[in-house]
Formats: sequence, structure tokens, C-alpha cells
Amino acid sequence: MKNSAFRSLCLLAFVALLTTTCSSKTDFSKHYQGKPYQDSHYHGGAQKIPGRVECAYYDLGGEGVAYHDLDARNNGSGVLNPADGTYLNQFRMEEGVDISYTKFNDQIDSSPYNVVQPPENQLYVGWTEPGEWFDVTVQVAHAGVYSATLLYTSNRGGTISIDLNGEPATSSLTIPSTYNASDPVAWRQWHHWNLAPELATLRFPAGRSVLTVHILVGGNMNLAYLDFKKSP
Ligand SMILES: [Ca+2]
Ligand SMILES: [Ca+2]
Repeated sequence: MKNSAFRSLCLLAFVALLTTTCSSKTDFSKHYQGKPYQDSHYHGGAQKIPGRVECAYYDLGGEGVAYHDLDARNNGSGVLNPADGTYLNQFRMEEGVDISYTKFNDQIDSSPYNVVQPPENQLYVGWTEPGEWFDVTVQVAHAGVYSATLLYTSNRGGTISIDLNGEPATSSLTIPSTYNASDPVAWRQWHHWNLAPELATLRFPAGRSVLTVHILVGGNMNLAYLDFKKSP
């Protein structure tokens, strides 16, 4: 290779490296096509931090933009929960992310096997599989470090991770199993609710950011919400 060609190649590689290294919130925001969730019931827009970030209110934008799900069907809304005209049963039923909500009839989600009692009619992202992810646009009041507590169920355990504005913001986070062999009802292993207190700690800039929740290992989880509070 001639010297000049080699120099050009080096310059190109350097520019590529610089571009990757300098990828910032601004760059991510410029290219991100997802939008904060809203519908006829929820007008809140970007979810507020400090506060509760609802997983089921992941961003609008569809497959490959605001989420990736392994199958295009929503296995909860419109399927497990028949399309009967109600808001909860039909919640985002045309999207691939699999969504259901807590039910207290027949002790589905209110059994003695809960470690923590969830709210009734709490929407959650379920049928999670490794490789799936979803984005949530948030509005952060003040820059700083925030801890996140997760309401979840986990049949046999799993791991997730969280990106902030397109960059990894946590290591692999262990979601402890909520399997309980003493529950005689097999399907209810997916409905033993628990809190993972201060599961993750993230440093946010002030203003708008995008969280990406990745399912890494295990799957079989139901993810309801992340409560963010400012670390002292
Ligand atoms: Ca699906
Ligand atoms: Ca899924």
C-alpha cells in the first residue's frame, strides 16, 4: 500500500473512532425516532424522574425503533386478555411487546405467595425473552445520581441491563427468582410479585433522556415499573 493511501486509511479509522467515542446524548437524541407514550387515558408524555417509570408506557415508534420483541403478537392484550373493548384488555394490542395487568380475582396476582403486594390493574411487560428490549423517554428534574427499584415477578430468575441515551448505564442486573415450590398452582409461578430495591444506580443529565431496558438472560419475567429516587 502506498504511503498516501495508508495515511488516508488511518485518517478514516481515526474519524470513525472519534465519531464512536464522542457519541453523546445530543447525537442519540438527533437520531432517535421514538416518542413518549400517550393515549386517551395517559397524557403524561415523557415519564418523570424522580418518580415512577411504567414499563408498559414504553415509547411509541414500533418494532426496531422503540422496542424489539421476538414475536409480532402481543400475547397479553387481545389474547390472554380478550379484546372486549376495555382499556386494560386491549392496551397496545397491535404492538409486539407482550403486556398484561395484575388481577386480584381468583388470587392471580394477590396470592399469599407474593413477597410484595402489587397494585391491582397494574400494567406490566411480560413474556420477556433474552434479546428483547424497550425504550422509555424520561424527563429528569435535576441532574444527578438516581437509584431504581423494580416491581417484578421472575419465574426462575433472570438478568436485565439498562442503557441511557444509547450507552450502557448499568452492568448486568440480577433479577432474583420469585419461584416458590410451595405454590400448588403451576401457572402462578409467573405471578409472585416482589420488589428489587435499588436494583440499579444511574447518573442522569437534567432534561429529556431515553432509557433502554434489555432482557439479557432467563426471560420469564414480568416488569411493572421502576421507581427512581435521587441518591443522597
Ligand atoms: Ca410478542
Ligand atoms: Ca416478548
